[in-house]
Amino acid sequence: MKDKILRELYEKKGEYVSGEELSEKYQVSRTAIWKHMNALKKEGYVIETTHKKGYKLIESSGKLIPEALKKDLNTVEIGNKIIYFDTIDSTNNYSKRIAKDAAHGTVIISEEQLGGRGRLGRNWISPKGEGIWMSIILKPNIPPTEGMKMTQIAAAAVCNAIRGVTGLEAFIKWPNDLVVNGKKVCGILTEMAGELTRIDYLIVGIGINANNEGFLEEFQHIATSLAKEKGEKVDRKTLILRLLKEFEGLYEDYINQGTLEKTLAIIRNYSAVLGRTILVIRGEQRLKATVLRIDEEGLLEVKYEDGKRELLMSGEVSVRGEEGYI
Ligand code: BTX
Repeated sequence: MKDKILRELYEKKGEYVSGEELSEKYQVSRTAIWKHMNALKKEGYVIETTHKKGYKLIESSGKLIPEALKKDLNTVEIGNKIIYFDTIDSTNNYSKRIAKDAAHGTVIISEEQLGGRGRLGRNWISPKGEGIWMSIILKPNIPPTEGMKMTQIAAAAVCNAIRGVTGLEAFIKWPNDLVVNGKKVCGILTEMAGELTRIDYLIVGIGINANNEGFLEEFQHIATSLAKEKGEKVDRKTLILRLLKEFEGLYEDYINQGTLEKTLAIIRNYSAVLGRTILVIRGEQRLKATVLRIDEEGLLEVKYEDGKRELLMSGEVSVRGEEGYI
């Protein structure tokens, strides 16, 4: 309900919306509307209240409201529909719940995730208003074996967006992280549903630590935010708009050409692992290896100390630096 009221206020930004109208439209009491308005004020929205006229949104203090994003969004399909939450369990979980009926390119954004997920059942810390926690629903006509390429496309898009918007030197830690100064600023979680030969939908979840001020002690050595590295706050809206644009360009290129050419150029150029000695982690096993190349499919070719070579698929392994996170 609170989100619906917010949308009403935003659509009429600068004009009054009467409490009576809202209470009739949503079949709730005027006291309930008043309570929701107070809750929104507590979250940082500046709402003017006039006894006879109702409520007017003055300032949304940088919240990622769809109406504000869509006004400046310059894409064809990605982000045509944006669904926004103040709080949610996980934007990937929500995407799964609606994906069957959702249009290709639908974007889900939340100011906060209470159950943000990483790979292999890990958690993703997603504090309110500090980062970009979002998912993109895709319905490409490609075989399921190609699905994980979306992670590579997203990583390349985030890398270009961070570099373009903040000037920070972001690098891609194959397969699904982005690092700045050796620490993680972004994680990507691609999930898929379908049959053996057909994808029903793909969900690309992207978490970017944009303005996080602090991290729990256990993450301090591996995690950072763009604001921390840059020394000033990052405009989340500008970053999202650039990211969606970059993503659409690379995605379309892949769908039309059938190759990852453009994406590969970015992930090779800004790779945090190419040419380095890393640890390949598979369950309990940790093996030292040198990274030889990223192949045409986006797989990582490594050479172990015993001379054996292997092509690693994203999803099956984790990669670490020899000493630290990378
Ligand atoms: P991952 O499994 O590679 O990384 C998860 C690990 O990263 C955690 O175990 C923890 O050590 C560390 N970590 C947790 N939170 C953070 C953080 N905020 N910054 C840096 N490191 C952290 C990476 O998985 C994929 C993450 C995808 C997150 C997006 S957010 C939108 C969407 N919804 C959702 O639930 N997940 C995705």
